[in-house]
Amino acid sequence: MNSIRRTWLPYLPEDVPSHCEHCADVATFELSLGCPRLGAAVPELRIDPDMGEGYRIFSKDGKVLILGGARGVLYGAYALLEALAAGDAPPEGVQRPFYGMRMLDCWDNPDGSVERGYSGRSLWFEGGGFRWEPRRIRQMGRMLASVGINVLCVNNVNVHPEAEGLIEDAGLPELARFAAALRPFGVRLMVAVSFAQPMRHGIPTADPLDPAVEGWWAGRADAVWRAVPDLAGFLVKADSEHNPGPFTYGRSHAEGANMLARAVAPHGGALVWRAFVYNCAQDWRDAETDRPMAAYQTYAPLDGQFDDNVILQVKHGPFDFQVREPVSPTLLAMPDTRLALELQLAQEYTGHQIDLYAMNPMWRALTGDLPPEKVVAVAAVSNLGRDDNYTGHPFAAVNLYGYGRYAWNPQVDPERAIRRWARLSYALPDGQEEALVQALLNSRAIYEKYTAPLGLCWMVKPGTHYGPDPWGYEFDLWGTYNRADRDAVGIDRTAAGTGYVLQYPPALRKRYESPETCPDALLLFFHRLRYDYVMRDGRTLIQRIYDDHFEGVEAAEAMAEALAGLDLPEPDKTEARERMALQLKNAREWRDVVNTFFRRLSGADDAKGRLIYN
Ligand code: GCV
Repeated sequence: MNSIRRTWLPYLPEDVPSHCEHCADVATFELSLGCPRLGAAVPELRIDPDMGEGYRIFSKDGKVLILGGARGVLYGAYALLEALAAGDAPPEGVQRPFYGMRMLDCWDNPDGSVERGYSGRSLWFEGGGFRWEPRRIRQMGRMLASVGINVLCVNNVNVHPEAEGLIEDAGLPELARFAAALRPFGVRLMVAVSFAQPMRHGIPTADPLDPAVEGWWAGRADAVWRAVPDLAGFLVKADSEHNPGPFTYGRSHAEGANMLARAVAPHGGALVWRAFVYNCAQDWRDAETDRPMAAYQTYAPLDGQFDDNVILQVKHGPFDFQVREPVSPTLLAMPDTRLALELQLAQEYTGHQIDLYAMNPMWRALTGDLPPEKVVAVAAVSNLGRDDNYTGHPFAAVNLYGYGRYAWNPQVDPERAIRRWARLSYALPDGQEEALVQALLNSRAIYEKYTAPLGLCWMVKPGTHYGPDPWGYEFDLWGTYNRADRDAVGIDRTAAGTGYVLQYPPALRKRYESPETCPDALLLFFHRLRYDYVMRDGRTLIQRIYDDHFEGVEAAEAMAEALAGLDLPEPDKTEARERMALQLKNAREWRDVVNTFFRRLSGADDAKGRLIYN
């Protein structure tokens, strides 16, 4: 049997045996083998159910103890092992997660494909249903538990017909088996459901106010929770990108969500409702409609109308996981609604797990504008797949690790998470570890520079979302335009423009309203500016666009050189080198396409005389 990769847990044994049926079993097993390997005595576990997911590690009479709730002792065990492996002191005091629900949303389909997946096929689906290798799923469970992720949504929010079977009678035994495999790791399952599913069962409508529809869902929820009593809930993408929803029946999203919420409530289930609603059939000629405004327009008026077990899951920015977006105003406008912040680990717009892109610095910057107490849960679109190393690029695992750390504590220092991951994953000499850490820390800024700096979104190739195509979306549906012409680029989203900026509370509105106070990184998100606009640092806008693209490629080249010198174990060394070569190719393509695009439009030469193709 092949050995399995252990990502940032190489100091643990190959596999958690299947006889570990509870979190405390897993904790005992991991500690009993992990501690001696790391030269430490095995601590004693004490369960205090009142501590829930919290834990405390302390010494008494010369012995180390881990005190915690059922899941807490597992998290405490991993925290202790991690500290030992990193050569640090274990965390002090009682540790508790900030967000109660720390979800991983998997866009896996029963046919084994993964929407926007860049790490191979699904780890648990193939051929129309569940098919999985227990050792790999246990290893995944261990990875998730080691960073405190406690919910996994098994299927794509675009619910394929086969996936509707997951909650039907024939599908429930398999769902239950998979839930049992992850339960010892404190991970509960969630299922994405289609709003129109009753229509598969002879009900002529999916109108949420129709008693037959409500009755069908209530009965289904009873059956589902009988099979999987600790299911975390249902996740719904409604009225979004051709998925069915309440709008068809003239009902609001509160009416739609609450009907489902009532079905799952008796079982303690959550109803997670995505706020990714916009007009995906927008005509590009329509300059009145501004896509980033859509979620707020739909949901802010519904604040206070959702049932207590509804969680409205909002993407972190108003568009769709672009390299740079302001915080979504919807997250700031709904004080009486339980919200989840949605992030994306899968690098859909950020390099497909080919280009290096460590996300912790981005999330931390986001938290600055987002009072985290308004949000009760956090979700991230998974970057996991069946590739040996789980994440395609061996370094992309930093994002799963970092996400767990962020979900546990959104104030976590991004640098600390990145350093920890590098230290745990590779035993590199000091200078080399530092080179890896610096590459990861700078990776987002580098990617942003050679792709779409200054808040200039959607310059990617339509469909795949990898590589440059500045006008790829320009004369299309989807509501994603840069409106570049010979004089200017960007969309005026100020009060005098589309009015998007008015969706923000006063302080942010003030910051974004004027190009003088708007951060450079978001300048073209909020403003339409002439190419000769003079920026704070004295450069013209067009010169800044050229400079960023040239500098981004130079920085990527320097990063590739630094990383080439690392004594990484195989196959990581080869995999990282191959991806870096692809990244450089991509970076040069972006530089040349974007610079030529703007030069052709503006006629402006590069002040430094560098090569821009005609
Ligand atoms: C799951 C974007 C992606 C889609 C994704 C969608 C969503 O549009 O390109 O693949 O669908 O977001 O988040 O629902």
